[in-house]
Amino acid sequence: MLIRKAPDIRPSEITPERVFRDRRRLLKAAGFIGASALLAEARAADTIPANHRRLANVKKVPAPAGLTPNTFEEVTGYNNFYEFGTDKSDPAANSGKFRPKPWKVAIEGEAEVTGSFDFDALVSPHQLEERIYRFRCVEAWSMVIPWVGIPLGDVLKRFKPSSKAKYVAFETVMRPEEMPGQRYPILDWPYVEGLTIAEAMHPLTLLVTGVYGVELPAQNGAPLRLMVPWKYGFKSIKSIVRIRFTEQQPPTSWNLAAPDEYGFYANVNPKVDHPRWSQASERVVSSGLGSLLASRVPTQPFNGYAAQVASLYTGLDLARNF
Ligand SMILES: Nc1nc2c(c(=O)[nH]1)N[C@H]1C(S)=C(S)[C@@H](COP(=O)(O)O)O[C@H]1N2
Ligand SMILES: [Mo]
Repeated sequence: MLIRKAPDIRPSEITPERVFRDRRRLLKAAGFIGASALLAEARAADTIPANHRRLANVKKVPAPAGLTPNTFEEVTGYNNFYEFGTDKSDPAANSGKFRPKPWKVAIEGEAEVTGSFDFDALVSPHQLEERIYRFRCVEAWSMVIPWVGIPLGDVLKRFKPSSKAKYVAFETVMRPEEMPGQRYPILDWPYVEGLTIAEAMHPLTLLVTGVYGVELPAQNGAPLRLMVPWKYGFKSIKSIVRIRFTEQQPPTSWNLAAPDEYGFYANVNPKVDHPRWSQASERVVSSGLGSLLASRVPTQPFNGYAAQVASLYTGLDLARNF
């Protein structure tokens, strides 16, 4: 039964923000709100080091109720970017030499407009938006992250893809001098990923240039990366230098490395386990004091974005097309 009973509907879904906050203050005073929720709010507000450049003129898109961002420290200090090493602390530790400017992106393939474009030429015609997304790694941990970017589709439309453009392929920069992980055959470099054209054009799919209101740090994929919130994290390719419209499904790095474990679609699916672990639940990443209260929560189909994206896959067997 999928009908929600009244107690399942969060008060924040039906109450205006200010009223909701005032009510929370009263509940807090009365001891009704647990320490974990209060801690999470305090942690999310922690300060961002001054060496990060603020992005101007960012439109804030209100987040759905119940999404409390992880801290800047967690978002930038615990992540995967194998070009800088395979430990979760490696991207922050080993990306100091990386230079995200100047930056060019090659646009190729089945489109009317192709060529090499400067970062600014790609980004500056668009309004930057902040969107708070839940983000789920295939390794069964998750975070909530305030991304800054542009819907990818708005950028791609400017190149006028042809009717042969069924997929979009993406490629990460190849710079072993700046990316020490690329000196080892961990993956078949450069990292590549792909989306169907419908996935690439979907309004939830972001071309990300920043996080927490500042320019994207190197370890998070500077200066330009994808964010596809209903797919496992590895689909969201970082430091993109090539975008190609293709007729055939493009190869993807993790599928090439382990085809039984990682498919092309990689939609978050609690019912399809990874061959070596369950995908039914996830660990909510937190650090410091918060880790005492770290929680495991059930994973939601399409990472909670089913209402917006499930229709992209009607008729597709998602157990086979994992
Ligand atoms: N080029 C490149 N992109 C990448 C990766 C990578 O190793 N190289 N790791 C992926 C994986 S597995 C995850 S979970 C996310 C992590 O992104 P985050 O820094 O936003 O947490 O980046 C994805 N994009
Ligand atoms: Mo991941």
